[in-house]
Amino acid sequence: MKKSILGFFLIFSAIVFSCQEPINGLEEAAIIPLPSSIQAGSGAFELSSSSRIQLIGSSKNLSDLGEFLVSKLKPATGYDLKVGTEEGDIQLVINGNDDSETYSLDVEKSKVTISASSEAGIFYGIQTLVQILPVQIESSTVVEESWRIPVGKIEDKPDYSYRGSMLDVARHFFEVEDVKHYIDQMAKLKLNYLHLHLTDDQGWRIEIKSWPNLTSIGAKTEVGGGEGGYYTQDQYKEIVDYAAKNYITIVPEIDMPGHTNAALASYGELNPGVNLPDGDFGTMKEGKIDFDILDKNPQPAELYTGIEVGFSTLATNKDITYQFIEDVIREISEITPGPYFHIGGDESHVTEKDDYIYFVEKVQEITAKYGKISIGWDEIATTKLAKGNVAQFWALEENAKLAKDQGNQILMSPAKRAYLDMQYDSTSRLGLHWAAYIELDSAYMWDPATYADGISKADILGVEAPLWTETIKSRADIEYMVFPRLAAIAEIAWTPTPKREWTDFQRRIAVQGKRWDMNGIQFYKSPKVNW
Ligand code: TNX
Repeated sequence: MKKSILGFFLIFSAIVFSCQEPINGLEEAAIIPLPSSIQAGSGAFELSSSSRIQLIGSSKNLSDLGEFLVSKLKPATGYDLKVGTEEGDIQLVINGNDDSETYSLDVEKSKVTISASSEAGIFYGIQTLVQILPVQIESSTVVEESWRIPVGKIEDKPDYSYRGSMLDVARHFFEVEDVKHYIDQMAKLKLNYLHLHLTDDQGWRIEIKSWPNLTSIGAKTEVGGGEGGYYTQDQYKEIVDYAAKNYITIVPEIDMPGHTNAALASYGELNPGVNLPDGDFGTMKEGKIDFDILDKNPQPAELYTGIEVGFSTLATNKDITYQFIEDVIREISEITPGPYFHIGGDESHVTEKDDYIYFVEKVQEITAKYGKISIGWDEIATTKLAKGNVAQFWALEENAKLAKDQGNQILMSPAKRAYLDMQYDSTSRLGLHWAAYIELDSAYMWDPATYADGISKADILGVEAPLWTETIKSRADIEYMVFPRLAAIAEIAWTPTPKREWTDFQRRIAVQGKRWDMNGIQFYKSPKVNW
């Protein structure tokens, strides 16, 4: 009985899999993001158990890249391909030594060649190669299939150098394994920056050795009152290293001076002094209000598990605040190899304007002291931005304009298009909708270079899609909100706008959906696509 059920399933899955026709020519390949140029030839290369991966040129991690390709091909094909410098029919060629992300992928009947002048380029070439194999290549068990790759040539490079996503691990905490899984999915879309929103009112999620209460108190809860959590510095390093192996750079964010209730609950001294109601003169000393006493000993705030924003602020006028910030920035910078440190700066509604300006300018000096470029939400453009620092546009075009007028670049994350926490429509089971409902077509059909008045391509560092997690609690919730929209944003960041077409994207994303299905990714089956 058991055997016949197994037999039925084997036959059933063979039928299901065989329904997926292999593509005929390279022009039919469903590559996301779409490459700059695809020239189709005729015929195909056939991957076999005797294929070999040949490494050409020298670069520290070239053999790891070869092994990475093996690991992508092995589960579905069962082939344990050899990697080395001996002659092979799959060639990985490093032909330079720079940080260009350009690659070319040349498929002939007898061999496949990926060449690039950087390891990142080779990595992207490998991602493309996997996407032009039949979708069954995503299977985690061996599938009988002819592993044909249509002949032709792809030449490819990204339109923007910063292609990112943000994960809010503060509103709800996500384990290291969930972050790694997110990184895996980002890498397939050739995204190269993961911004971690590590602190907010509801939780502080990164160990700071010199300020231990941040985690012993500040990490204890999350939205809704769950148990929260945090990354030890070792775990953070593990994420940084894992990301680096996927050619992704981590951008840590410590949001300040607002969105700081978790820090304010951990250390009373970071809170502003008590605001006395009118007519209450508080503690008097020699006939004057004793501001020293009021300022030095405020009580710690209560932990917060709601989803309001804009009610908290660090004291901006105390030395202890800047000592705290310097310790935090130093400890995190030491374990962050990437160039950026995100200083937040959004929605500081209870910080006086002058105090906000003083604060943000001072914090930029501290990040610079530790060798980092500051990124901040667009409000930071109301202060004097240091040269090279970046404003992340999310809400106010006039702030983006202020950044540009100061000669600073802008990272594009318009909430109405790029926010992955926005509901798809009014029936979405998760998400918010204060900015917009964002269906897949709306996430896809915009151009960063024309979106905001007065901001053009040269002013833009890149594009980032943030996932805020007030309503997102699990990996399945993440997947539902992020996919397919992250693929749309990845294509906006990679593929020049004139080459992008919604109808062609609809065709390609349907194939990508089959791959996600095989990977067990529980994506949103948008009605805009014939899945
Ligand atoms: C606004 S976007 C915020 C976040 C919220 C988000 C929810 C930004 C810089 N601030 O604190 O999580 O809206 O969509």
